[in-house]
Order: sequence, then structure tokens, then C-alpha cells
Amino acid sequence: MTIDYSERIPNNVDLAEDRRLRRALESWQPRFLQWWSEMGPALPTQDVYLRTAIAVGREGWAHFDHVALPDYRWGIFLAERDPGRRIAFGQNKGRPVWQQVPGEYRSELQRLIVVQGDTEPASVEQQRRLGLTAPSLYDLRNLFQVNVEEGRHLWAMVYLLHAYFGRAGRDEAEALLLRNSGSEDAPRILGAFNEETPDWLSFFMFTYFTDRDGKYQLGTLKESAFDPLSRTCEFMLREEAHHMFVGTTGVDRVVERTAQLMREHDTDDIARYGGIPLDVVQKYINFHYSVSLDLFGGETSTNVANYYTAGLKGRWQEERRQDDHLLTEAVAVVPRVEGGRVVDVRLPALTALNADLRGEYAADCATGLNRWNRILAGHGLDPSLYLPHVGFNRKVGAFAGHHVSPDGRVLAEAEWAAARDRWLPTPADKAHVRALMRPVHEPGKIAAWVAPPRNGINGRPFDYEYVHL
Ligand code: BYC
Repeated sequence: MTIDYSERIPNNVDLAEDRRLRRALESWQPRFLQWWSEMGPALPTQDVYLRTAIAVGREGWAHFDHVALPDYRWGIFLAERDPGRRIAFGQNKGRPVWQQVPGEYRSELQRLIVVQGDTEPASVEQQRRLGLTAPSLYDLRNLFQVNVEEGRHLWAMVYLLHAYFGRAGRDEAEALLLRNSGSEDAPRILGAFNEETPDWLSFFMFTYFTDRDGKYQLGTLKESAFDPLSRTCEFMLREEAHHMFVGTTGVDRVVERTAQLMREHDTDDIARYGGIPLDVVQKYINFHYSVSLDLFGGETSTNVANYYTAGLKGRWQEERRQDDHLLTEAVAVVPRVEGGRVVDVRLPALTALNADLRGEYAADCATGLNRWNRILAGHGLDPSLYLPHVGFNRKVGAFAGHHVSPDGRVLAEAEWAAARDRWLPTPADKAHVRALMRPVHEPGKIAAWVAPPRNGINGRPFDYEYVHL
């Protein structure tokens, strides 16, 4: 199914056939472009070597070329429809999937789509100033690729709101451009999307940990009985993979450079040699992982039980699970704090689905830690990086209001206050990282705190002119 690029809004949903919808989206488009010019990348550029979706099939879906950022063709791309698709879980299991929104699930579906849609422009806002301090043109290009695709993911959700939710949907689409990351009056909906992304270590951590939450949440919405949502998320997941690649290899390259400097100078204290000390890397991991865990909601949630039973939001890889896909009898084990300790409690699996998804996510996150420790070991250093306990630094769910150490001990307030600076980035750590952030905008050159990538983009060399300033 190819994409029609002759239209003002590129799409593969036959927008030309639906004049009302097309007009509604065409009137939202200039507001999106206005938002992009005000809240999108702050660094002016001539053009950027970007990939643009040209088809939604598995093979060869992307085209690479230099594009002026405001001319990027944001559009509406849904994965191919499977005419025989049936609902895989919940009380409607086995029935054909829905092509329209059932009245009884309208508000829940709208809410899920709005929450998802809200995160996409939020991340562009958070990353807005990073171009000014990019460590290389290669990294600058990756930042902008992530940004334009998050912008496209906003389009994906706005299309659903406009096409299926009438006036209320159009109002919500409007509001997605009015809330802003970190705003006092109208903040973004979820906590992590109001945090700053002030430096490139934060950006790599964000694309590793927070974009990975995106992968898992989109994975559950891909299971949805509402077929247009499922197909939208399926294609978004394909774009999302690059964002996590940016995070994984970005942290790889920081750890690599840190290890080189530790070896070269035979010390952990590499700040004075222009590197990011390993303990600071660990603190950033602790922060970004814990903030991202909050994005899964509470361990016990009636919202998620209702979503599942109704067929709105499934589990990660629902169809590969070997159970009844109803979960009315099933039990799950979930951690919580009791009597000053973290204990496991048995709960109905249905209300514990946020914890189930979080478990899948945590196991995936651990693969990065293995990679980074292998890099350290390759330099003859202790493989000492770790993921903190799920209870560490949490603001949402069973651990909110408790202080839990990275190794899972419940601490008194004073113990936490005394140790906190060893576990989370301090103002001094952040100031050091920020001081290293000086732009390197010459082809083939790179900042001294990060190693160059192994490969360029789309077979191009590292010294390719990925961005024309
Ligand atoms: N911050 O029943 P509970 C991505 C609220 S990232 C603020 O435990 P539920 C991306 C909650 O709304 C993926 N509020 O939660 C990544 C509820 O409010 P009400 C984004 C929070 O509903 C990088 C109350 O607390 N997609 O795509 O089971 C770059 C009780 O909560 C938070 C989605 O999240 C929080 N962290 O689950 C770009 C998917 N957590 O009902 C993009 C859609 C909870 O009392 N969203 N609350 O008013 C959902 O599936 C669910 O809404 C959540 C929460 C998983 C977020």
C-alpha cells in the first residue's frame, strides 16, 4: 500500500475521498506548523538528511534525502488492514475487530489516544534546544529524525481523534497543541514529559528508557480491538525502533569514551579530562529509569482492568501468551511496601496488568545494561552499571511516598536524604554534563565526551554532511 504524496497531507487512508475529514485536518495543519515553528527545534538549519515513509509494507518503507525541516511531509500512515482480524482478548474475544468506536467505550478510547498523543509533541518540546549543543552532525541529524517522527506520531493520533471522535475529538486535537512540556498552567499529562532534556546524556537516556515505554505502550495499543488504532500503532512501532537505537548506541558511545578516559588516565575521576564519570552515568540511568517506570501507572489499576476486559488495550504480545486471554481467574505477584520491607503480594492478574507490562519493559531495559557492562569489561573495567530496584525514586503506584534504595531496601527519610546525592544527579553533576555540551557542527568531527558511532546512517560515512546549517 503506497502513500499518496500528491495530497497536501500525505496519507494512505483515502483522505481525498472524505472531504469533511480532509478539510478538518487541513485546518489543523497550519496550527501544527505554527506549533512546530514555535516549539520545535530551536537551531536554524538549511536541510537535514532525513528518512520519510513512502510505504507501510515491511520492506523498503523509507526514503532518505536532504529535507528542509518545515518541509518534512508529515502524514497519516496506517499499517495494512487484515480483513480477518479478530479481537484477541477480553469479553469480546473472538468477535471481529471494530472499524468504528463502540459508543460504550468512546470516552476510554479517546482518553487513551489523547494520553498517547500528548507525549509525542511533548518530547519535541523537551528536546527543542539540544541542536544548539549537538556533539556531531551525525547526532544532530538523529535528533531531528526523532523530532520529525514524534511530530508524525502526533499526526497519527490527531487523525484518529478527527476521524472517529467528532467534535470532542477535534477539541482534543486542538488541546494537544496548547499544553506544553513543563508549563505551569497547562503541562503535559504524564510526569516524565514535563521533565527537562537539557543535555545529550539526558537525550540518550530518554531515547533509551522513555522511548522504550513508548514501544511497550504502543505494543499494547496495537492489540486493541479498535482496528484503526491498532494499525496506526503498528506502523508507529516501526519508526520507534530508530529512536531506541539512538538511545542504545548513544549510551554505548558515552560508556565507551568514559572507559577510554578511565584507562588512559588510570582514574575514575575523569571529569577533569573532559569525560562523564561512570558514577554520573549511573545516576542518569537511575533517574531516567525510575521516571519512565512511573509512566506505567499504578501496579494495581481498575482502569487497566477495564481497558483489558473491554478489548481496548491488550498485553505485550497478547497472542503469544498461553492462557485464556480473559484473566478473570488468574493471579499475579506484585511488589509493594509492607512493614518497612518490599514484599510480594498475590493479586487478581486483571488489575495488575500495568505491573505485567512494566515487567516486560524492565527485562528489555536490562539488555542495555548488559551491553554497557560488556563495553566496560572490554576495557578491563568492573562491569558495575545496574538498573535500580523498581521501587527506587517512584512518584506513581505502590512505592510512591516510600524511599527505596537502588538495591531495594526501604529507608527512613533521613537515610534517604543522606544518600540521595550518591544515587541521583546532583546540581554539580548536571552542571558538569552541561559544561561539556558545546556544539560540534563540522562534518567528521565529534565532541570529546562521546565516542564516534561505528556506522553512519543509511550506509553513509560518519563524515557525511548530514545537516547543512
Ligand atoms: N503521570 O489507574 P492508574 C511514548 C494517572 S510514551 C501523571 O494507575 P492507568 C513516547 C492516571 O491517568 C507512552 N498521571 O493508571 C515516548 C489515572 O488518572 P485518573 C505513552 C498519571 O490509567 C518518548 C491515575 O493516575 N502512552 O509514546 O492504568 C517520546 C491512576 O492511575 C501517571 C501511554 O501512556 C503519570 N505517570 O495507566 C515520545 C499509553 N500514571 O483516571 C513518545 C496510553 C498514571 O484517576 N495511556 N497517572 O484520572 C495509558 O495506557 C494509561 O493512561 C497509563 C496510566 C499507562 C498512562
